[in-house]
Parts: sequence; structure tokens; C-alpha cells
Amino acid sequence: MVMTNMPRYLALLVLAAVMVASGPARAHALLQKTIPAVGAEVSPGPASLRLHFSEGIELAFSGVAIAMADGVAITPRSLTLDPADDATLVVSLSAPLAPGQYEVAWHVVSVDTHKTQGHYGFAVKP
Ligand SMILES: [Cu+2]
Repeated sequence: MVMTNMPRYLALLVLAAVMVASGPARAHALLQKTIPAVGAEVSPGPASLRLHFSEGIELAFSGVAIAMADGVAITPRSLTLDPADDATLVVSLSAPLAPGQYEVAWHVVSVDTHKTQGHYGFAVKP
């Protein structure tokens, strides 16, 4: 009994180890770097935002929402991928952001079809 169950038990252990090793760190698109940076205070206000992820992004299934601290939404002019880097979303704005506190909410689908989402803030100084 013990002998015949051993291989299956080992196989499950190996499978678990593989899943841990190739889990979130490699397989999902995590936000790695943004411009302006997370929590930054910048001046003058940027005319675009850049969000760099750990994996390539499927633009059609990804989105970025920008809102001021009072809840007023900033409608982006366009959302594109950096032509040189499919892991970087570029949010072009109709005008440079005015001074204030901003919250950026993002959701993306990486090229492996996994969904991730998050949010961060930054400020534009007068
Ligand atoms: Cu993934």
C-alpha cells in the first residue's frame, strides 16, 4: 500500500513545487514601475502616464482610470502599448494634469491571459 502510493505522493509534491516556482512572480503581470512614480510629487503636471509591468499586456483587455482626490475622473485621450515594449502601458492625456492628488486604478490581462489589478497615487505640486 505504502509503496504503490509513493509515486503519486511524490508527483503531487513536484507539481506543488513547480506551481510555487512559476507562480505570481513569473506568470502574472505585476506593476513594477510607473511614471510619475508611485507616491511621487511632481511638477509640472505630466501629459502622459507610463505603467511598466512584469509581463506583456493584452491592450484590448486592459484599462486605466485616473481620478482626482475629489472623485472627478480624468478621461485619457488614449491608452496604448509602448511600441518598443509590450509590457508598458502609455496613458496619453488631453492636457497636462493640474495640481492636485491623483489616484490611478489599473486592470490588465497579461499575455498568459491572467488578470491582475491595483491602484496607486501621486500628486502634482502647484
Ligand atoms: Cu499569470
